[in-house]
Amino acid sequence: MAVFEGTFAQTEPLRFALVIGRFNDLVTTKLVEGCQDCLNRHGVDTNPHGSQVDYVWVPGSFEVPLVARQLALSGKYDAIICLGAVIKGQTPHFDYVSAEVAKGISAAAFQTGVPVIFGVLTTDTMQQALERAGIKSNHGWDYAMNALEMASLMRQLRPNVNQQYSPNSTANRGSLKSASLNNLPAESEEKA
Ligand code: INI
Repeated sequence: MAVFEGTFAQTEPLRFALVIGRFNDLVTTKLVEGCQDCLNRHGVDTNPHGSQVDYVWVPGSFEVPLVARQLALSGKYDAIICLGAVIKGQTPHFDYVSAEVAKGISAAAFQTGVPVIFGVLTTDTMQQALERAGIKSNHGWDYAMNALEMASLMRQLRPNVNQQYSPNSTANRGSLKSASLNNLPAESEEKA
């Protein structure tokens, strides 16, 4: 038998996408910076023109899960990091928006088999959100750590999937056209 756990080394082959809500971008841009700081210090090239991290901006947190799922289906990424800020004081829809985003992000991961990190702050006030996005600590750093760990762990658990999806392959890069649930390998294929 064996013990499996993600590591934070050997990050060169890993590919990530950040999906970021523009709503409350005072907060979400800080979360992006926290993510970049963490990824950089673990050897990941976070340059948007580089080969390891893509950035996708959406109007608000509600749109994040749909795009995260689409990116996960592309097979290009080892993990998707979802960033947003839903602030209670700003909307009577707080409960609906935050619940749907949480459910959607979870579904995106389950449906695709790709780690999709829940990095959406849900707070009562803007002050609380800012405190979690750099004033006291930056949760963007934590979300990136979760992504690194899960990306590494999933590569260990399902090496054949990564070979089939070829996130490193130039054939897949720059194209989402193969995105379809039908392209997901069957369980039996994964183990073959
Ligand atoms: N989107 C957020 O990311 N945070 C919020 O606090 C928020 N508020 O307050 O309404 C918000 N609304 C926009 C929503 O995410 C969608 O973009 C919009 O409803 C269009 O679908």
